[in-house]
Amino acid sequence: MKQIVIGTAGHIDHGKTALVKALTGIDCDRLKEEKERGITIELGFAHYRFGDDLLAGIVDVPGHERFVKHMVAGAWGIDMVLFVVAADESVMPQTREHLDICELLGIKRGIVAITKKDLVEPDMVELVKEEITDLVKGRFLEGTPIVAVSSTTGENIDLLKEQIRKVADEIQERSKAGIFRLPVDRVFTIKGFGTIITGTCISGQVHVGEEVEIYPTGRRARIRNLQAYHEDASEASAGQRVALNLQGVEKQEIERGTLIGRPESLMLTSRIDATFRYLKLPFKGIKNGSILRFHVATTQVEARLILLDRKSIEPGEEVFAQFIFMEPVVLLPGDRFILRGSYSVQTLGGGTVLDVMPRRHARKTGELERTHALLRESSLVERGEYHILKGAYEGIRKETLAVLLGTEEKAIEKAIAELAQNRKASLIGRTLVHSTYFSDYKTRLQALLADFYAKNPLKVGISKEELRTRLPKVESHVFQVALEELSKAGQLELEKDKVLLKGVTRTADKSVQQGEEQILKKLQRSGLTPPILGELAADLNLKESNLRDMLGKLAHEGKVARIKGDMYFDADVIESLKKKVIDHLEKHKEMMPSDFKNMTGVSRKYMIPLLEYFDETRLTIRSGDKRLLRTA
Ligand SMILES: Nc1nc2c(ncn2[C@@H]2O[C@H](COP(=O)(O)OP(=O)(O)OP(=O)(O)O)[C@@H](O)[C@H]2O)c(=O)[nH]1
Ligand SMILES: [Mg+2]
Repeated sequence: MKQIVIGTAGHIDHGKTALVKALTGIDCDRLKEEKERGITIELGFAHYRFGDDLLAGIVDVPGHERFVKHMVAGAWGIDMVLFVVAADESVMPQTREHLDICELLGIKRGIVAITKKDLVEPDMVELVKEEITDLVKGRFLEGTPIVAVSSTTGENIDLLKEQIRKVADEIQERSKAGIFRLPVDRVFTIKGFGTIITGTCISGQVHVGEEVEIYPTGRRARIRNLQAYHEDASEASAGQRVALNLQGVEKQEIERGTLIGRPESLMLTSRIDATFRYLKLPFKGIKNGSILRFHVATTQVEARLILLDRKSIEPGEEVFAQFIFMEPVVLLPGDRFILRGSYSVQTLGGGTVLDVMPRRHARKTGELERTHALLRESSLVERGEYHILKGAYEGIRKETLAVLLGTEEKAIEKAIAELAQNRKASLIGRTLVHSTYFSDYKTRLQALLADFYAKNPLKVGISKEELRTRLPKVESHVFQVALEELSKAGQLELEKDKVLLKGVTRTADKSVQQGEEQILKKLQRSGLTPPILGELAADLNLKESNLRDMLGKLAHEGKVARIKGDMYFDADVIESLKKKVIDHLEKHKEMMPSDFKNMTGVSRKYMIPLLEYFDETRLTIRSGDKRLLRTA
């Protein structure tokens, strides 16, 4: 069965609620206060089955000018409007305001009902029809059927139903794809059931048993039960009136204006890029920096208007602008919003959210226009590239990109593949980095390495960690892949935690060469009892840190062996000791520390590090006190 949502709109007392009752039999004014005052305050919900193949959810909104925020919440996400004008009053202020709101929200279809036909002469109905025709001229309701009815007598109610059905047939049912979002419009508890929330599912779908997150608080809950149009169901999807029975969350923890979504599928934002249209009203311009009331779905928040290329916006203008929110909100690109004055209760305009993680814009008009056009109308691939570029060296996580494109991860796979194929971006782990930045990163890495070598002629390679901290911040796997790619391309060598520049033949400075020779000579002479680093440095008149660098380089070249910490031996000395150890083990199968002592004559100070060195280099294996030859 096809499902759509119809919303009422129109001035106070024009008979919206009465009309919904005449159409569906459901009275939407539930509250005591509503009954007493005869006005609608909260949103009301009804539904109607047109035969077996069309189910229409109906949202009844209040007409009172003080409740326009509820009207916006109700109208947000409807598929068509039932636009109500009373025959005895004709077009009134909220008739115009509601029409503006519907238009700003991007509602494309509707039907006009002139109510209270029974109260006026037929001439009057004709006059009202003319006024309505004038009002909707050039707007989305132009040319739609106008049906005059009486909810009291029931006259033409069937005709209206027929017309609604016709318009509804042209409406495409909402896609169930997309990110699941359910803005909460009511929260209550039922004894024995716990917390119930209701709302209109605006995108995606959800199932019983799923875990959901309550945005913006981040609380998690499980869906114990689910109803769509008051009937138990196992899933609910876009375009349905839904009630969720939530487990694990108290009524006080949710309020109207919060949003139910899947955990971590949405993002809080406190600044957006948007298209903003200021209605053609007889008002002054709105200045840059003004505080406005920003309405989206059931949420409203104060927002500061940031005009990017002008000091103020005049009535009738449409601009690319930013909004900074006083409290973070959950938004997706493509969401429509309404702006009202923060003091005066007037709808000023509205627009479309374009980027929920915007960058700072260069205030050049041409550039701004290009960005505006790109965000507004370019393909998924182009917008994807734009967001990846914004991530600079750090790039952007795949799941974040999906949110920035207003869709699910699986819906952007193709676009990502295309960007990779055209060498526009690389997917590294789950991070997307634009090729411009990734190749620049690699270039910087190489330059840093070369610079390090030039400045530290005594060192062998730079530690990975040091290199990484000197480069722009990226995720560790991005750094690793950059290293690996450069290594594969023969630009550098990777050795444990060191990065070495490939093919550097150091024009070893004479003094360095002499120093090295002296070190080697000392170590050769001292055999198995080399001096400690400090002694050697003092002996050769070198700084300890320089000596350490030089020993590191000699170790790298295989001329000395680093046994432990700062304990270095001549490489040949270790090599011949190794042979003796092997000889011994081949003959005796095992070697006790005393055997080693007899063989070498060294004290414990050297003996223990040497034995451990042979274990570590996998020549021997320890078994209790003994050493055995490691065969494998
Ligand atoms: N005679 C007559 N009275 C009507 C008709 N439709 C509504 N009324 C009356 O008009 C008054 C207002 O009707 P509602 O349906 O509450 O108006 P509303 O547009 O829902 O008002 P708000 O929700 O407060 O904006 C009520 O007293 C209704 O009985 C009609 O077709 N004929
Ligand atoms: Mg009403």
